[in-house]
Amino acid sequence: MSSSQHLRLTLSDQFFRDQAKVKASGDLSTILNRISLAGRIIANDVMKAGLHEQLGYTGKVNVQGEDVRALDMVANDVFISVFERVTGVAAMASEEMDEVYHFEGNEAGKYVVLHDPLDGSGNVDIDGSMGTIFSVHRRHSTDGKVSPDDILQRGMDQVAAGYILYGPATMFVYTVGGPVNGFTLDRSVGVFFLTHPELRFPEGTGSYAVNAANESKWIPEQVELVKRFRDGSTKCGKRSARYVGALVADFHRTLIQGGIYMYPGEVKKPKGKLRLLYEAAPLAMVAQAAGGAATDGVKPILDIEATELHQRTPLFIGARADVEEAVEVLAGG
Ligand code: FBP
Repeated sequence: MSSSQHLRLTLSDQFFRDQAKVKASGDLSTILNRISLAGRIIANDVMKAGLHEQLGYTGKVNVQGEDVRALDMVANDVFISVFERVTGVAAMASEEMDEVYHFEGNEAGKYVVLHDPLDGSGNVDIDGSMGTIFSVHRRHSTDGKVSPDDILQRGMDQVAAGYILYGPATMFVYTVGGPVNGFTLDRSVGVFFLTHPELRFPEGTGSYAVNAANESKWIPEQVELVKRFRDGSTKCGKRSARYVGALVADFHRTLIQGGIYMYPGEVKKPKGKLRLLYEAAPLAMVAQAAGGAATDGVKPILDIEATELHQRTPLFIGARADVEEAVEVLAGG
């Protein structure tokens, strides 16, 4: 460990500061600490996947109709195991579980945790970046079992949200509504240290990220929007093109370097691919706290009322001017 890191804030230090700020009970910092533990375990699993024959598929298909990779389930099981004995968490929802998972004995828990345990898992075979996305909500009531409306909450009501990026470095980036802080894992001691305080989107620069192979499926306004980003005829300036194929990695680059990430709807699939509750909404909370914005092309993501656990939404997220231009062009402007 370099001497400067002795002076760096650790993730746990920050959790306690945030907890005081949001006047949360001790439960919130416990939850965030457990998510950090899950991230360290998953980082280890991702790093060794090839050595443990954990690449490839399990032969199962999840509720999304997507082939489940060995590591998706490993990551999901890690989340269940780290929260089993955390009395503050009554239930959990995940991309990899059809139904809400209720923790026996934790019925009085005040919080629920929603997550995509391994976003971008398709990158595991190519040793590409992947991530975990998490969202923490306070329950409407703690009388009895967690009810659907404890889970189907608007993004603006999240208590905390963030992501863990498994790249060359493992990073933990989150907000409890205040600034967005980024922490980097020092594997030698298993501790996340503050390396990116008060992150904010740069304006007027960066890249646009979209899977251009889907162009033939888009509405004309979407084709026009990507054309303007590509030929630099947007009002918000020129952008390069980047696409990692993992939402967390594409979002993180956008947060650091500016620009926009788009996963639009298609003519035949107007809701697009990404899930509202545990992908778009948590990243939208981070984006808003970092001075950016997130929309489904019409409405702010944080305003969308969830009606079902795995509902999908189009997603345009990034620097405010870029997202505002996307809304304008998609409306025919
Ligand atoms: P999951 O991997 O959790 O299903 O997330 C969806 C995702 O992999 C995003 O991470 C990524 O941005 C997007 O799909 C890539 O989709 P496509 O391959 O269609 O461009």
